[in-house]
Amino acid sequence: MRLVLVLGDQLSPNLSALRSADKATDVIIMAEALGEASYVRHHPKKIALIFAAMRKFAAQLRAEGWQVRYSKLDDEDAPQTLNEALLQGAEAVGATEVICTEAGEWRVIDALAELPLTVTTLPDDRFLSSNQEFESWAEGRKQLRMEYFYRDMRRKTGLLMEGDQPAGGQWNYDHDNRKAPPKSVEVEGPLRFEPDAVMREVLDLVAARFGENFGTLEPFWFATDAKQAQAHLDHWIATGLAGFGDYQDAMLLGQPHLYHAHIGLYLNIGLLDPLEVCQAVEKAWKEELAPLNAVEGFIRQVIGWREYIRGIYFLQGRDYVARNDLGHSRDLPASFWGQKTWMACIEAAVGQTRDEAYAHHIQRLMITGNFALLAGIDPYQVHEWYLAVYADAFEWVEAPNVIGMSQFADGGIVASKPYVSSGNYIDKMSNYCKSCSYKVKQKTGPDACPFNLLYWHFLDRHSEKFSANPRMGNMYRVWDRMAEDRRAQVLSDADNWLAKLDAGEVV
Ligand code: DLZ
Ligand code: SF4
Repeated sequence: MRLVLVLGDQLSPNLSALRSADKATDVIIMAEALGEASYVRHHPKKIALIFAAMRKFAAQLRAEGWQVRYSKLDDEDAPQTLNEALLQGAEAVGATEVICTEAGEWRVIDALAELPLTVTTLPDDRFLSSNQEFESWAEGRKQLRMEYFYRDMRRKTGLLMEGDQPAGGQWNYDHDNRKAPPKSVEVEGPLRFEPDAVMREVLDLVAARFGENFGTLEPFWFATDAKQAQAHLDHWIATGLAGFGDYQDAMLLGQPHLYHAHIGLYLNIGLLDPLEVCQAVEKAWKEELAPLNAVEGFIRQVIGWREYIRGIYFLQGRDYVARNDLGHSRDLPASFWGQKTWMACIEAAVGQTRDEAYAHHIQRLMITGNFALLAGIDPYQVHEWYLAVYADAFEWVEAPNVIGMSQFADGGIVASKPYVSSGNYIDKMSNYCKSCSYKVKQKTGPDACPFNLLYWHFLDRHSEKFSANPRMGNMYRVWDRMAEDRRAQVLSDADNWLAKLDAGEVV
């Protein structure tokens, strides 16, 4: 008899640990553990999603004939950690062996290694590329660019391939995917699910235990089992996919969802399978329900970016999350926790995050991420914020996106240049600036958009690092050509603004 550990983000019937276990003799361990629910102050919607999906998955396993020891957070004697759950289980059933599928976080991997039990860890083959495959791909390469990895994944899966050539003749249609937002958008948005009895119980528990965490718990509308997640996917393919490409980077006040798929929510806890999702999306293209730029853009995110990011996390090892290549040390501002700010874009992105535990990639990268990088916020604090507030955030996916892609704290492993912009880009891609107290066209003075001030401040303070980067040369030339007194004005306005931020003033 062995124990089979199933984690809160491993809710897949085809999980390697389940495949190698024996229904007749082995016992599944699943635990709502306070340690997991509190290693960062997760958004209440994230905890509710995971607990509800865990409870439903456990019921499904029992119905299929598995023996499951499931502990609810508020059970008497509930184990506080995953290890405690396993030790309690081992004692109760007289087991000394544990089978598990590799966890998506070094912290959990290391904790399980401490157990005085024999632990067999199997690869997480819900991903298309194994850690070994990624390592061999990375070996000997000077730069780990996602684009080349992605092409290999296309060849490997056969998705959007015509023989050995990419469908339509190009691998990547991103240049078609950066349209400014339309005046009005007609899209239904994600399918919403009414909380059922399981969900109701979980919502009450989460409200009682985690109600103080940043984030609004209700209305709660996420899918919490595989059937609902599939219905969500089908609905998005029918209503959102066709417009997904064009307006991928657009941001509109009051329109948090636009054409986005919200698929990370369900992929990352195992309710949907990445290959099946991509095959369904490819089918929609073959049936001429969606254009190639939308379908390719989506598939690239799933088999390219998502797999690449996971490869980076495991390749880079435990110290990756602590990287701080630019030496940034400012504290995360209170506006990230919902304190009033005059910056309409930050208010929109943070407000939506509070309400939905969701923001789309450009809001994460070019509003909150861009701001944190320009303002020189400690990347570890930024990392913990993203890990806590987004329902789809697990360290393997969040850390390389934040530490690497967004904050350039890994010194350029993931990104070839820092993702920074002035207010102009935000104005082009959103309607936020129209209702902002700051003036996006203003470059200096008290009304100047802080992104405008901080952009030059960032380039100036890191000029040693970036002025020779060929992709940033143009911007440094603009800065160098600016009149000396104007440059001094920009820098001193930026310093004053940052001093107010540090003093906790509403800025
Ligand atoms: C994120 C999370 C939360 C909030 N709660 C639990 C839990 O109670 N029990 C559990 O097994 N897993 C939970 N998780 C997911 C784990 O933290 C996750 O498996 C690791 O972060 C590795 O990706
Ligand atoms: Fe954001 Fe600047 Fe636009 Fe205001 S003016 S919404 S701060 S980009």
